[in-house]
Amino acid sequence: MATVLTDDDIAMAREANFVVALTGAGVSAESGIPTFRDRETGLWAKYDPVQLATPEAFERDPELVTRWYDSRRILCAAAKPNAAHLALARWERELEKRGHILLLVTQNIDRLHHAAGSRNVIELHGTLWVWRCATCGEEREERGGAFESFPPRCACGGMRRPGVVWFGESLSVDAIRRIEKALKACDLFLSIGTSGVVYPAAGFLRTAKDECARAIEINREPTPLSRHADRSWIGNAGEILTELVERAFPATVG
Ligand code: BJW
Ligand code: ZN
Repeated sequence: MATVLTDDDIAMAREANFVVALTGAGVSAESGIPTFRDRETGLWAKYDPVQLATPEAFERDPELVTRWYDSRRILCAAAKPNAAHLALARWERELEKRGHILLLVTQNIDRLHHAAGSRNVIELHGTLWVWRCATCGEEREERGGAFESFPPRCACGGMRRPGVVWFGESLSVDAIRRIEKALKACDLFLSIGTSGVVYPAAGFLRTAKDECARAIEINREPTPLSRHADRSWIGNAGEILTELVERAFPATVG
């Protein structure tokens, strides 16, 4: 189905040699994973984020917090990458063939970009697949298997917490350094399926623009970032990205 894209849009994608794509919960929505801030179906329609996504919440009620993350862990374990994940993975491969770069910076903790085949990925807010002991720091892969207790316990007796970044916690210094370098060097920046209200990610589009990159937003609705973007494409990320990548890099037969 044709979307909002013009031939100029396609040329802009085809000619970009260094792309930075920032993704948010909207990119996984088409895989059946709820976003955070949707008024009806969002994860926070029923919960106050401060009660769940802060270190204070974990200290206050570790059982409630780990049960909430565990239910999301089970949901994400069953989810499959959608057209948006697949299109971004294909775009990365097309650029790689030409000696160019696509860096995917995701705020999502579901690893669906990896499942789709993306390799150059920074997980800005961590991952739900690694749980860390709050006492000794030991990390363990936790995919779909059931936990024995809430919170799960480390051999040292400490409580395990999801390896995600909560409000008020620092992001990886290494990741921020890599992203800042990429924002200076990229020629195209995309903000996809994110409400653009959580920092530092919400500042990346303006930084890229200040460094002369073209900035594009893809979202089902306008956000606070829309007025800073060169183009704001309203629609589903899966449809728009599929068309963009298929038209920019048509598959050759034979
Ligand atoms: C579709 C679609 C479809 C749907 N197609 N689109 C500067 C100014 C003000 C405050 C701060 C600041 N710097 C730091 C702060 C404090 C704080 C912050 O940003 N607060 C703001 C809320 C005001 N930031 C932090 O604390 C960060 N830490 C930090 O900066 O450390 C240093 C520091 C500390 C303290 C003070 C100052 C500096 C850490 C932020 C960590 C965020 N963590 C969470 C939880 C992760 C674990 C979990 O998953 O539970 O990350 S919060 C939550 O929001 C989650 C998400 O990754 C993040 C962003 O959400 P996202 O992805 O945008 O989802 P939604 O639901 O909001 O939006 C979905 C969008 O998709 C919508 O727009 C839909 O329309 C769209 N959509 N379907 C296209 N099919
Ligand atoms: Zn431990």
